[in-house]
Amino acid sequence: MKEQILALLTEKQGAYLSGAELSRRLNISRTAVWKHIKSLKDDGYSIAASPRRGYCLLGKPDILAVPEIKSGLTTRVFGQKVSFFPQLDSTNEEAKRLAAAGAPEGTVVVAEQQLQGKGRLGRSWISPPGLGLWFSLILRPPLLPARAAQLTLVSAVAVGRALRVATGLPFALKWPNDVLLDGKKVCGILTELSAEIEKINYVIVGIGLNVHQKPGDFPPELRERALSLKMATGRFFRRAELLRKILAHYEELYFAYLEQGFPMVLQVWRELNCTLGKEVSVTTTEGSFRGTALELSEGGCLLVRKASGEIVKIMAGDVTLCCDYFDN
Ligand code: BT5
Repeated sequence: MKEQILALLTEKQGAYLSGAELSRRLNISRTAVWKHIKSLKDDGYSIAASPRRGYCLLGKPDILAVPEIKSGLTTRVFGQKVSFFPQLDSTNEEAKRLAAAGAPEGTVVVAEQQLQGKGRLGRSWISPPGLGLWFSLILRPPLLPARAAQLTLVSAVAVGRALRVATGLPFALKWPNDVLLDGKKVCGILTELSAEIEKINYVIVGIGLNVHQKPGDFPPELRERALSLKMATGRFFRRAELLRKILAHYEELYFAYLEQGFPMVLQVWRELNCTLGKEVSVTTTEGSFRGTALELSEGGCLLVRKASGEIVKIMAGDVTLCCDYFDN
């Protein structure tokens, strides 16, 4: 109900909406309307109340509470269920717990702060309160487990597209899981899988997006290679709105991918990428080498040509663009 009240007040764009009309449109008592308004105020919304004119939304805090996320959501599956936590170990861990307990596809877990935000391969993801968008999405794709890695590229394309539309800036994708601007990392993606040999139980896609940080908010070792939307654009972005935009782009691409297969994702990935054609240094569990990133395979692996001419197919690993300072 709070979401609906918020949506109706938002629609009014700063004009008053009477308590009587809210109560009529939502079919609840005026006392119930007042209680929900009070609760929205407790959440940090600035709402003017006048006995004769009703209620007027003056300002929204940049909070990630569920009503704020859901009001204006345009998706039909992603984000229909949202769990918000002021603090979590990691949204991926919580999403795994929910998925194991049967949470449906499209469930979103979002946290204001992660105490043990995870990168890939045991690395950590810095997730301070109030400064970024740290969330995970539960997927249950009817795919063979071997295709799960493609979902990282699907996710990167969805985030890349959403950020380009939201900012007008040329955010680019570095294989396999980074979204960069000017070689600096603005977003990282961590895809985790639970599967049997022939069947995926669930996939957790964790997305970390830096939003409000200033350079000094990053630890010194990240300052040269991390970026926030604020630093990139000088603008303020509402995180709930960004989340809705990402979910909308993601849902559209995900269902198109399930229907049409990976080639259409590959095509957009190629348009948005900053990896192909570059000199790269590659690190896998088998060691490191340098070469030229040539192409993505049909399945989403990176093909790299070594100086010897040998072409190596990389299924998982870290790629450093030799022209950038970035190293994972
Ligand atoms: C990633 O790993 O980039 C995946 C990051 C996924 C984070 C999300 S947040 C929501 C969800 N819940 C989680 O617990 N995780 C996911 P990787 O490619 O391994 O990059 C990790 C490296 O990025 C670190 O070793 C640092 O060098 C750098 N890094 C850490 N925090 C960063 C930040 N906030 N911004 C930019 N770079 C960062």
